[in-house]
Amino acid sequence: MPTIVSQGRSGVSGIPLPPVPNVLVLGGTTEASALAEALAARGLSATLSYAGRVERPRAQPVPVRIGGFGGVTGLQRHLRENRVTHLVDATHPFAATMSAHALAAARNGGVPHLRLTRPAWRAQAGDRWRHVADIEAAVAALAGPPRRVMLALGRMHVGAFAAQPQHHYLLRFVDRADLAPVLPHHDLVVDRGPFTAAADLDLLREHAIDIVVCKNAGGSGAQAKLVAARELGLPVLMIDRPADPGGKAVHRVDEVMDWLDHGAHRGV
Ligand code: 3Y8
Ligand code: NAP
Repeated sequence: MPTIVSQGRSGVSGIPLPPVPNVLVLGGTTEASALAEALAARGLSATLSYAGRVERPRAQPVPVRIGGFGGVTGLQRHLRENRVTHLVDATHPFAATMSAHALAAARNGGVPHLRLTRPAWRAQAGDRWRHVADIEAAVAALAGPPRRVMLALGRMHVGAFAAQPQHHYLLRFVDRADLAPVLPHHDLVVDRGPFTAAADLDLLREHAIDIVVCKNAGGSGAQAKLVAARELGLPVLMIDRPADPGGKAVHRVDEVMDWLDHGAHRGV
């Protein structure tokens, strides 16, 4: 009976087995939460990461960490010190800095990286979209006589619209604002998505909105206002996404699970 001298992680053939997954998910989206559910259901070791932008981020079925990593080097250190085997960037398409850092840190640290993102929304029959490149272009596009504008951009970019103070703005924040927004005429709704078309239809009607401004977030969680705008025949200022951050990307949770099972360590 041969004496077993090593219990290393290798198969009978001596080819090293892939490490037991320990997944870091960069979250903050509906898709990230769905992935967390799938990872928990599979019993895989995983952590979901939030930046700490809101007071009470959604509870998750896996351990959560909150706060920045400290740039690319900070994330690289986190990957190493926590023995992360797979990095899944499931952040919002406008979280461009986080996505760039994730790709760089994964490549520098030799950690398999995958983006879980949603396809951009595309205008359908009945949509009255005007595409603008960024927040600044959306502000410029609002030049003109007073209107009733739904600014469905959250809290971080409201200040830019002070350049167009003539409008009445409907704002929607996740948390109550600690300071009154800088816009002289506004209503503030505190609500977190995912939103429904029926509720957003009521909201647009109740506030007599005549134009909607939003980011091309994609996905289902923020789409309700577009369905409502289409039904009411309202124009939409659609802010296009930042440049694609690169790296392999998929659109579905089952593609991520397949990558974890088969693809990650073949460099695919
Ligand atoms: C902290 C974590 C889940 C994820 C839910 C999705 C859907 C609902 C729709 C509108 C648009 C907006 C905003 C929005 C949506 C989902 C998703 C999504 C848009 C939470 C969350 C965090 C954030 C951060 C927050 C931003 C803000 C943006 C509101 C959790 C609820 C406008 C984006 O107050 C602030 O500083 C808020 C900041 C970044 C953009 C901004 O500029 O203000 N999201 N949103 C994440 C972190 O700390 O890492 O609590 O669940 C997540 C969600 N928000 O699991 O169910 O998948 O996109 N989020 C946009 O699309 O334009 C609202 O009102 O119609
Ligand atoms: P960002 O501008 O791309 O990132 C700025 C910095 O925030 C990053 O460099 C990182 O700090 C930290 N950060 C961002 N996402 C993080 C995460 N998931 N975990 C840990 N740190 C994170 O990001 P953002 O646009 O502000 O988005 C922040 C969060 O809100 C993300 O979770 C995103 O998915 C979510 N979100 C954003 C939007 C949006 O419209 N931007 C919409 C919905 C949800 P360090 O450099 O210190 O590591």
